[in-house]
Amino acid sequence: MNARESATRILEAVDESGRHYRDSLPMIASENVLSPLVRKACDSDLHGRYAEGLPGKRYYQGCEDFDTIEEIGIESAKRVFDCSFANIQSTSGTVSNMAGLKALAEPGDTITAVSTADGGHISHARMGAVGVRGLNLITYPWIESRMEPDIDAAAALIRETEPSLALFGQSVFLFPTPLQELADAAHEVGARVMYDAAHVLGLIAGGQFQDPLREGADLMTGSSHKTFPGPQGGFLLSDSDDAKFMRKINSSVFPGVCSTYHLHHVAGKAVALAEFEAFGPDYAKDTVANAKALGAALAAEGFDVMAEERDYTASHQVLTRHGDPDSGTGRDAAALLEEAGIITNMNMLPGDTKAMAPSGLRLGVPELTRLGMGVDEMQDVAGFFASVLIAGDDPAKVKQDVSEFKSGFLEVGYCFEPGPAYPGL
Ligand code: DSN
Repeated sequence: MNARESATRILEAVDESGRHYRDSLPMIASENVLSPLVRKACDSDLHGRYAEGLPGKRYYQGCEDFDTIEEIGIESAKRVFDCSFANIQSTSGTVSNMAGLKALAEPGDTITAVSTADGGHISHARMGAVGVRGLNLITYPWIESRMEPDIDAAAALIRETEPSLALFGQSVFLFPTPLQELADAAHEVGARVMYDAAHVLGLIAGGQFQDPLREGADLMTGSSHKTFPGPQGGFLLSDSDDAKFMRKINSSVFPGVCSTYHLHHVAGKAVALAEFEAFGPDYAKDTVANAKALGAALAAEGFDVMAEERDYTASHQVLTRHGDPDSGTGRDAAALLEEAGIITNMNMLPGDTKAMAPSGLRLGVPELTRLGMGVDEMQDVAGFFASVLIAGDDPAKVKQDVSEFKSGFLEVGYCFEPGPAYPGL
């Protein structure tokens, strides 16, 4: 393939990927689609510009219009997340966490967090940002049936180990963290509290999950593209009134972990924040209702859905187990589902130790909800799962049914100008 052919082939694959998602049920819990106005902001001249610093205090000329964008975005973020401080610059949830760890812990310090085996994010692990910062990691005791930290044992661990930072939040995130009790224990021993809201940020802002900044978190980080449905990027949020603390957070983002911070995405985030003010609470409510409906519908079809004793979920996610721990049955189920036009990810569940051969699936409904599906459609979705994974129907045949079903849900809602979710395809 010569260079021109490479470029052509790449652009063909870009379109093929778009069509693949258009014709499928995208159920990766961390993904979403852009509204037309957010897409417009992202696909702008800003993509090639720099604006190091903060609004009104830049290292480069040419930033006057971007100052307007970032200022409006910051004020909107303060309202949406009900906080006194917002940094909207970071380029991802992990980058937000790196900035938080830079601001709140020093190399060699001890921190506590949820283990990746229990659903903690890789940036909370030695293999990720925690390791990059050179921190000593201690993980919380966990109650599998409740899918949350053991409150008494975790509080005792915090008191005994006296970390500099107690970190909370997960990537596999079914239920709110019992934060208040654990934050009290952390503050008692002088630790700061950071809550990674990457997955559940939109649910929090929409009043449907928990309220970490009122429950003891000194800093909340998050992604701007999961249940908060903007472009890929991150946020750092606090309700502190300590100006020195806020300066430290800002400087941990720039110059700490970002030089350019992807101005087109900041503009997209600012538009998404404005749309969230208008539509976010409804979107968050509908997302959680859909996840609950999907959990119940999958259980009714005969699937082993995690956390039955807690009605399966209180977030945007549902977890299903497909065999014994480490059996690879989650991986096999994900592959078969994709053949049928249902895009999910295999996931380790309690008891699994092999990330590439787990027994579980993590399912998310943020994108389906944004495309207009409601609790009735969750029955249809569960039916497609059962058809492929229980009845053993031909995935190619189910794929045709899925594509036909999906063709009724191709417009992005909960935004100022609803429009095509997969434009130009
Ligand atoms: N990889 C993302 C997730 O799916 O949870 C988070 O970075």
